[in-house]
Amino acid sequence: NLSHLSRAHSHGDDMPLCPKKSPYVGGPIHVSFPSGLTLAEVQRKNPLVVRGGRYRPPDCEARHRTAIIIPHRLREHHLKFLLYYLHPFLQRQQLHYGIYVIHQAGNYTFNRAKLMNVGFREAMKEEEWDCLFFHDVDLIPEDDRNTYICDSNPKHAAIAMDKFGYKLPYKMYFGGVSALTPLHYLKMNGFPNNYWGWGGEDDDIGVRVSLAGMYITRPSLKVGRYKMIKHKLDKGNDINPKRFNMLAKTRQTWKMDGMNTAEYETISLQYLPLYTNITVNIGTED
Ligand code: UD2
Ligand code: MN
Repeated sequence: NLSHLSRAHSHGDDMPLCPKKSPYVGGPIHVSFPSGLTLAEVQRKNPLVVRGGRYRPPDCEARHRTAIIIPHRLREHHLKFLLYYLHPFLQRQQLHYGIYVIHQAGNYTFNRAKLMNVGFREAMKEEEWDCLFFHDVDLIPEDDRNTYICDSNPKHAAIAMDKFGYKLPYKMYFGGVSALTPLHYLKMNGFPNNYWGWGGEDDDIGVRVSLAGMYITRPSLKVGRYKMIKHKLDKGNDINPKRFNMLAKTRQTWKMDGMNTAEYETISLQYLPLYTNITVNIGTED
């Protein structure tokens, strides 16, 4: 009888479920950007994070499994600050989580939404995540009560950002940080693949939510607060001039373009100490 062995190997067989409300969650977080911060320092401050940027609460069985998907290219200084804040934040929420950075290879025009499709597929290959947070690299949550778990409908978490005066800019806004279950994601055929460059893709995603028969939920203005690290428009991410024309056609295109047509080539998969890095060739506009 080897049952004692499998017990020893499976995590948390004897552990109680974590409480519904974590005792470690506080309120507002003071966010600043310490100069001289290094990834080694972030690693030292998060000793329970294991290879690939994964974590499980040490003393209870998590109720939720959340993957964070971060689209990325040449923003290492932002990524460092995000990891610095996000790891302890997620641990205070007693989540089982993993952080995935989806790095676009080459210097062709950036494509945020397609990188999210890559992140979804690659993350779901590895673990049965029950919630995915699609997260800009430069947004730092400012309140512990902004729980990184999913709702019964797609959730837009970044309702109040400093750059919009801590108000929602418009009702259908879906940019910055959003949270969907695998079911939500597949129901709306994921995100569009053909928004190259800055803008429009977030609105397309917002429209997909309602075309797929769902609606957007949000935390309160008090809780869904974020600070955006100041930056200019990146090289290789020029404003997409086609965005309005494309947006006008989402109703006709969403079923033909999305998760079901996302093609890419994985160049490398690295389990780094603080995150899983997936470098990917997503091709170019046709
Ligand atoms: C807004 C939205 C964002 C997206 C974008 C339009 C907010 C806070 N966010 O962001 O969700 O809809 O407009 O596309 O309003 N990135 C890189 N490297 C690059 C370019 C982009 O890593 O060279 C990633 C990074 O995660 C970044 C995200 O893409 O946070 C969005 O790009 P942005 O920050 O330049 O655009 P921003 O702030 O106007
Ligand atoms: Mn930004």
